[in-house]
This record gives sequence, C-alpha cells and structure tokens, in this order.
Amino acid sequence: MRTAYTTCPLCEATCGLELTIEGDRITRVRGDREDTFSRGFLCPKGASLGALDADPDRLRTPLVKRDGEFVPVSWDEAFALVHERFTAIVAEHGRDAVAAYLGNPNVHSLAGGLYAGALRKALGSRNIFTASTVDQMPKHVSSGYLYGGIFSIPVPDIDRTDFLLLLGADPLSSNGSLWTVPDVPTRLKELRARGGTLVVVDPRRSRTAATADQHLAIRPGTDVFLLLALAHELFAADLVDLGPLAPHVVGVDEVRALVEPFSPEAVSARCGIPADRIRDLAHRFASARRAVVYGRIGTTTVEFGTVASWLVDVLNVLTGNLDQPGGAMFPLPAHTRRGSGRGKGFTTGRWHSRVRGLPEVAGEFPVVTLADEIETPGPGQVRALVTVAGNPALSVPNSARLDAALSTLDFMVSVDPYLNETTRHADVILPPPPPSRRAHYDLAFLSFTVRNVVKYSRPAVPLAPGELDESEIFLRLTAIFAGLGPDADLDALVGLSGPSDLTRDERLLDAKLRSGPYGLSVQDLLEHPHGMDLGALQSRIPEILRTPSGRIELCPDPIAADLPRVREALSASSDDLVLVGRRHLRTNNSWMHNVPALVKGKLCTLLVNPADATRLGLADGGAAEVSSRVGKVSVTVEVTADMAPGVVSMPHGWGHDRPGVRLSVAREHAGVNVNLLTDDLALDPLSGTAVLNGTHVQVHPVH
Ligand SMILES: Nc1nc2c(c(=O)[nH]1)N[C@H]1C(S)=C(S)[C@@H](COP(=O)(O)OP(=O)(O)OC[C@H]3O[C@@H](n4cnc5c(=O)[nH]c(N)nc54)[C@H](O)[C@@H]3O)O[C@H]1N2
Ligand SMILES: Nc1nc2c(c(=O)[nH]1)N[C@H]1C(S)=C(S)[C@@H](COP(=O)(O)OP(=O)(O)OC[C@H]3O[C@@H](n4cnc5c(=O)[nH]c(N)nc54)[C@H](O)[C@@H]3O)O[C@H]1N2
Ligand code: SF4
Ligand SMILES: [Mo]
Repeated sequence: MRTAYTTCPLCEATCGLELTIEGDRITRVRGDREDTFSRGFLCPKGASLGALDADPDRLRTPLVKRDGEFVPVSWDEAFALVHERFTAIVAEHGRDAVAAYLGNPNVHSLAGGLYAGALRKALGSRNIFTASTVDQMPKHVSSGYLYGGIFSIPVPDIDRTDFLLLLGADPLSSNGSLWTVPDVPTRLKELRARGGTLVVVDPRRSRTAATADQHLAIRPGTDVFLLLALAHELFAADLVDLGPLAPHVVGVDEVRALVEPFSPEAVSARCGIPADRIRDLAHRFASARRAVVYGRIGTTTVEFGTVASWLVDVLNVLTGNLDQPGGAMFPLPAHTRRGSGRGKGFTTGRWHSRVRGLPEVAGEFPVVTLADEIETPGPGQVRALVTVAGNPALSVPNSARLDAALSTLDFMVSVDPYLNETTRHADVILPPPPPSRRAHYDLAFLSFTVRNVVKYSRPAVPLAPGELDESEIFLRLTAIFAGLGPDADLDALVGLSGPSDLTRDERLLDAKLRSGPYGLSVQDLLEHPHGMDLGALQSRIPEILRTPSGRIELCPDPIAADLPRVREALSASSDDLVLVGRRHLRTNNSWMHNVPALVKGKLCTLLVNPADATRLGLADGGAAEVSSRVGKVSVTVEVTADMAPGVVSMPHGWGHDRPGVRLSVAREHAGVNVNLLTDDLALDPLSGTAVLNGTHVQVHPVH
C-alpha cells in the first residue's frame, strides 16, 4: 500500500489528488490537503477516479473490426492496418479526404497538449474539426481580435474581487471553465464573507444562481443585448474609466457609437429583464472597487456568441477592470514565454469549407458541417476520419445525421478508451491507458488559473503489459500521417536525440519550462509533488498583446460588422418555447456515465416551469415529446420553479442505448440525446460555433 499524488484530469479545476494504491489499483482517493492550489478540494467525479480507472468496460487492447465484429489485436497489427488504409485513401483521394475530430479530453492530457498540433499538421488536411466549435471558439475569436492571441483569455481574479457578474455559467456544477478555479464553493463563500457581491444571469436558477445576491433570469440567447445595454449605460452615465489601461486601448469611441442604439429600455423586453434593473446593475458594477464580468457556455454556444464574448471583455476594459487585481487577469504559465507586446494579429477565413463555404477559424472548420463533408460527393469529400478523445455522435448538433454519416465512411480510426456511440463506427480503436498510468501536466489549463501555479506528476502506476502510453499512440499516428510509416523513430520525429533520465514527454516539457518566465525544470516540479505557487496574478498589458497596433483593439472590424445582425434580432419575437442545456456535478459530458456512483438519481430530465407544465399538460415524472426542426425525442419531465417560464432545459451527453455500445452501466441509464434536437444549421458566423442554447422546440405530453 502506498500513496501517490497526482492532478485530477476530469475537469478544468485541476485538483490535487492523494491516491492510495494497492498493487496496481487505486483503492482510495482524497483531495490533497497540501496541494498549494486546490487545498484538499474534491468533487464526486474526482472521488470516483478509482472506479473509472478500473472500469471493466475500459478497453485494454486495440480493437479491429472484422466482418462487423470487433476483435482484439496487437498494437503492431493495429498500426499496420491504419498505415495501409490511410496510405491507400490519400493516394486515391488526396489529403482532404481524411478528416480529424479532436474532442475535449485532449486538453486534459499531456499527450494531447504536446502532440495534437503535430498530428493535425502531419495529416495535412483542411478537414480539421474539434469540440471547440461546440464550446469556446467565440472566446478565442474575440481574444484574437482584442489582444492578437486566441489563448489570451483573461480570468476573473475571484480571490480579490468585490463584484462578480457571471453570465451563462454554473461553476458550482461545472467547477469552472476557461477559468481554473479549484474549490470554487469556498472561493465564492470568501467573496461573500468579505462583503463582495455575486450576480448570476441564467434562465435557470442554477446551483450558482441559488447562492447569488441577485439572479437575473434572462431569456436564452439574449445576453448580447443585456451586455450591450450595460455598455450603453456606462457611456450614457459617464461611468467609463479605463484607469491605467487607457494608453493601451484604441477604439473606445467606436464602441460608444456601436452600443448607442441599445439602451436598457430598447433591450429590456427582448432579454426579459426590466430596464431599471439593467441600469442599476451597470451602476453597481461600475462603482465597485474591483469588479469583473465572466461569461461561459450560455454566452458562447448561442446565436451571437462572439459578440457576447467580446462584450464581456469590453465591459471589463471600460470599467478599468481588465488586467487589474480583482478584475479579469491574464495568468503567466511556467511553460510559456513572455510576449513582445506586438504581433501579426488574428484573422479567420484563410480558406473555406467545401460544401457550405464556412470560413476556417483557428485552422479548423465548424463541426456542424462535418456531416456535410462526409455526405456530399465530389473532389475533397471526406472518406476517412480520425477521432481522438471525442464523441461527436452525441456531442454535435443534429447528431442523428452525423451518426448516420459516420457509418458510411471508408475508414475510421479512434483513439479512445471506450467502445461508445462514436467509436462503434471505427475500423480501429486504439485505447490509451487509464488515468493512474499517465503523467500529468496541464499545458492547457495553467493558462487559466486564478493564481500562477505549476505542477507535474509522473504516472502513479506503471503501464501494464500490452498498454501503450497515449503520447506514443499520438506519435505513431503522426509518423504514419507524415509518410514515415508505423515504425519511425519517434524521438527523431520530435527532434530529440541521445539518452536522458527523463521520458520523451518530460524532455519536451523541460525545455519549455527552462525557457519559461520562472526558469523552472521538470526536476524542480518533481521535488514539489503538491505543486508550486508562483504568486497572485500580475498585470501583463502590454507585454501579452500581439496586435499589429500593440494596443487592445477594442472595436475590431469583423465584430462591428456583425452588429447589424444583432440589431435586426432585437425585434425578433420571443414567445416561443426554447431549449437550453445544463451540467450536473456528477457528469462529464458524454463519457462518465459508466461509473455506478455517478449515475444515481434523476439526471437526464426535461426541466419545465410549473406554469408551462400546466399550459402544456405536462406532469412531473411523466413523459414529454420534444421536437425541433431536426428531430424528436421522448424524455421524462421534471417540473420546477427553478426554470424560467418559456424555457426548458436538458443536459447533453446522454443517449447510450445505441446498438454495439460497450458501456454496461451507461446502457442501463441511457438517457436521451439532446443533440437529436439541436440544429446543425444554426451557428455563430464569426466563430463557426454551434447554437446549443435557445433551440426552438415544441413540447407535448406523451400518455
Ligand atoms: N460536472 C461537470 N462539469 C463540467 C462538465 C460536465 O459535463 N459536467 N463539462 C465541462 C465542459 S466541457 C465545459 S465547456 C464546462 C462548461 O462550464 P459552464 O459554462 O459553467 O457550464 P454549465 O454548467 O453548462 O452552465 C451553463 C449555464 O448557462 C445557462 N444558460 C443556458 N443558456 C443560456 C443563455 O442563453 N444565457 C445565459 N445567461 N445562460 C444560459 C444554463 O442554464 C447553465 O446553468 O464545464 C466543464 N465542467
Ligand atoms: N447540446 C449540447 N451539446 C454539447 C454541449 C452542450 O452544452 N450542449 N457541450 C459541448 C461541449 S462544451 C463539449 S467540450 C463537447 C464535448 O464533446 P466531445 O469532446 O466530442 O465529447 P466528450 O463527451 O467529452 O467525449 C470524450 C471522449 O473521449 C474519450 N476519452 C476520455 N478520456 C480520454 C483520454 O484520456 N484519451 C482519449 N484518447 N480519449 C478519452 C471518451 O471515452 C469519449 O469518447 O460537447 C459539446 N456538446
Ligand atoms: S472539481 Fe474537477 S478537477 Fe476537481 S476533483 Fe472534481 S472533476 Fe476533478
Ligand atoms: Mo466544453
């Protein structure tokens, strides 16, 4: 029996875990009380890491489909088949015929962080898709325009703020996103204890909204109008004060002109929030000593996701709260370099998708058009697909269509530990080892931490015979795609030579750390198993900027050009019933429903306001048929006053009853796939991001 320290890879909070290991098994998980950042916090998902690790349904060897049946094969056989089929398809149809879809867990693994870029590059295909376009791409685009870098996303300095305005986020359920904030419950309590204010804007009285000083039940998809009106009021009441940021910002007058038409009175009916409340919120926000606005899923996966994401930062800038303690700040991760304060800036649309002509954004296409590219014949048609850590058959709008399209592919390879709704379509499945058997360093989330921190852990348990580290899987695929074959020298592939005490991944990480702002090494990190605290966040403007002007470009042309569309939508009717999403503390998108402790109770239900339930004839616990332009589902109703009238809510990631899925627990708690209802034609044009909140639906009782 021994103890090992690691970081939880299951969500963005990056909690430190203390694992008890017996033999090769995790027998106990506790929050690491000595962790410099998470201070012992643990949620039910982290607590179930042992069960997840030992899940009997987890694949332990590669699988190859022969005559419709999956059979276990050796790694060499599996890679040889990928090599043969990939080479043949590229020779006949060209590189764009092979698409890739990279899913969410890639940002939680060192392998994904180190090698996903190389894999994309080696594929040489324009048909690159990721979960970003069903998630945070609007924030990347707005940061790209404002600051010149898509990863320059400021986070609320929660520990020092006096006023936190959250829109479309439920961190008490999600534990934070684009905001690495372990133990958010305590941090929110501390905010309130020091006299600070929490305001939550959400059509549902979420867990977070229920603890707030004020909850504004906004009409879905209309945060853009609320944010415009807040900016309007700041200008109208002369509350704009950029403070020390002033010399670093251009475009303030242009923003003033853009927001001019959107007075609180003009937007009030559309948002469902009285004008005096909007005005009052603007004044309280502006007068707080240190204040910050933050928006997440409810502001990104919506019709005006990029404009809303931009406005979040605009409000922080206009009130002098960007880059200031207690405001929205840019972390300085140990593995990155300081910037020069100037750069090339950001553009989209360097190329366009074949079928719908959608612009490339950050090197990828919107995943809502993946089915089009598979279904539509002609040069460049997608005939093969690589998925890594993704479950698009459940996570993408109009997923019935995508699911059907996946079954028509000539070849599909999936890197995934499960035979699930997506990987059942694969010809080859390459399973990575369980969490206890991998090294961990958060290349992605250390850019979003509420303090500058760093931590690295080696695998708690060595690889079992027959297991292959995910880094090795990535690199062998990369070598195949690069034309070097399945047996290429992987060290040479990443530019390493000679012996070392460190692993390949550690050597690459070590180089980044040594040239980073703190001059650290992997050895330093190994000596600090509970992490290193590198201090409170510091101001980074102008060094972090990479815009051509060397300033924050507050009024980017592409965003200004989208404002007429916003203005037009202001007068749209808002009487229809609309559907939004939600998350539960015990879920993780589509893939943790196979852990018995996590699927207890009612999770996949349709939340309906009591007045709507009466009007529609729906009974609590009864069944409802929900239909939209693209599909129809039957789901259990949960009547609750937490839901605003005119809005219904369903979580995503469910629907595990598909044939061939090898998830014995999840099958028993299958739930219903909400993305059978969301629309693949609805997207935010600036970022290509799907509209997952605000889908028009009809709801009828099923008797
Ligand atoms: N427990 C758990 N944690 C997770 C995940 C999970 O599946 N489960 N997933 C992880 C991932 S991938 C992500 S991206 C993050 C997301 O992190 P969050 O954004 O915090 O996620 P949600 O809990 O879905 O909160 C979104 C809230 O937006 C509200 N909402 C819906 N539409 C609108 C709207 O139009 N306007 C406004 N203002 N609000 C709206 C919903 O009611 C919901 O309460 O969570 C991560 N953490
Ligand atoms: N309607 C609606 N749809 C949504 C959302 C919503 O709010 N509403 N949220 C969207 C968001 S924010 C996101 S991020 C996406 C997520 O969408 P995806 O990334 O497509 O899907 P996940 O459900 O995260 O599934 C992750 C997959 O990775 C596998 N996996 C888990 N760990 C590992 C690992 O270590 N290595 C590898 N190789 N594979 C692993 C799992 O088995 C699973 O197949 O869903 C989106 N879809
Ligand atoms: S909050 Fe996130 S990181 Fe922390 S234990 Fe839970 S799932 Fe893991
Ligand atoms: Mo996400």
